[in-house]
Amino acid sequence: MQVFINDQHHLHVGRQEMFRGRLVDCHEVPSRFHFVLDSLRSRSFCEFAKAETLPNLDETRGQVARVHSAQYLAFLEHAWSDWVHLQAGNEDLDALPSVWPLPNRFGFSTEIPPANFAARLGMYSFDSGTPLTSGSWSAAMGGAQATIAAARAVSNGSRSSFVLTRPPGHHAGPDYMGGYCFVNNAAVAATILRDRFARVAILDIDFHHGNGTQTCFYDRSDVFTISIHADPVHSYPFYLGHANERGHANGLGFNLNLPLPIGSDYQGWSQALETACTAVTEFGAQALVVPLGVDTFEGDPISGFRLKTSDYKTIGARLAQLHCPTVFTFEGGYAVQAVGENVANVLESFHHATIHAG
Ligand code: SP5
Ligand code: ZN
Repeated sequence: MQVFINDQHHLHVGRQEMFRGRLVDCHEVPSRFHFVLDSLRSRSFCEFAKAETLPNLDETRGQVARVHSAQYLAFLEHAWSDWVHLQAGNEDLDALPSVWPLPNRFGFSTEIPPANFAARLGMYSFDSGTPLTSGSWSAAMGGAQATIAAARAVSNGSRSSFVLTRPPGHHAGPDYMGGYCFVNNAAVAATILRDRFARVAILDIDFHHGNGTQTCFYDRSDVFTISIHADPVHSYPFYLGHANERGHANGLGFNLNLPLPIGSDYQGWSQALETACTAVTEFGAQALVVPLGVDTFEGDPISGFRLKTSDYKTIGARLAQLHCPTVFTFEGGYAVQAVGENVANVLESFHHATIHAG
């Protein structure tokens, strides 16, 4: 399996995130990347792509603009410098939103765009748990570069690729950040695969609903979005991810949410995986993107499923049976000591199942 690395990931280091009235240490830390890299290096199934295969920044910007709005990308690119200019001392603090224009309800409007940066930050964020730092833009663009190269490799005939990156992406929507995410790498990958394949499926197996990805493709029938996740009645991101969200207009029937109760173990989770896999096959997917979060692990500090390290091997083997060229993007997983082994188990068993199938 070809692995594409974001070597800019270290530029994004959040200090604290807001959680129920407290600033707490960030869960989405740089060591997550290193644990995965070490695990992959210790096994022999990975081929690490050379940096020369990555697209340049102009090209990257163009691809990212197929998923995210121009206004949002301009906001993100200049956010750190705007934050620093907002108030003396801000260079030593992460930017976190503290005010939001609620949608449509109370007459709040952004028709006259606010000049104040705190007001603008709230326009483009949906939570206060996603610190924006000096290097967030660069790290997110580095992730997009790796994603584009990984999707192109699969478009050009590779059986599979893995994007080893952070920050993650699946919560980021067309014009908002949140859930530790800024640029939706899975959506960028699917968009590139669509240039080659008529029908692309996205099967999100992170603990949290892939709200950003769902929203990117909600009215489209050519990209089928599926997410297996904790029921949003109890779990983040709360306001999206219910089973009755099935798509809109042309996209009706092309979004599938499979919410599960907190406490689900592999027995319950794997039933949802079967439902998802059947749907991918019935759709006739010609290529697949798997937003791969391992925060479904029993030891995850912020989640609530009970998957075991060995279960991740079963998942990889099952995904291989879909017989689709596949791009994996690294999403959540916060039990840092276990993240590497869990990710490597999915990818290695996928890889072995595909080579044995010929
Ligand atoms: C990509 C991804 O997995 N994003 C997840 C974002 C979750 N944000 C809310 C986290 C709430 C953390 N709660 C800590 C509780 C400790 N008991
Ligand atoms: Zn997650």
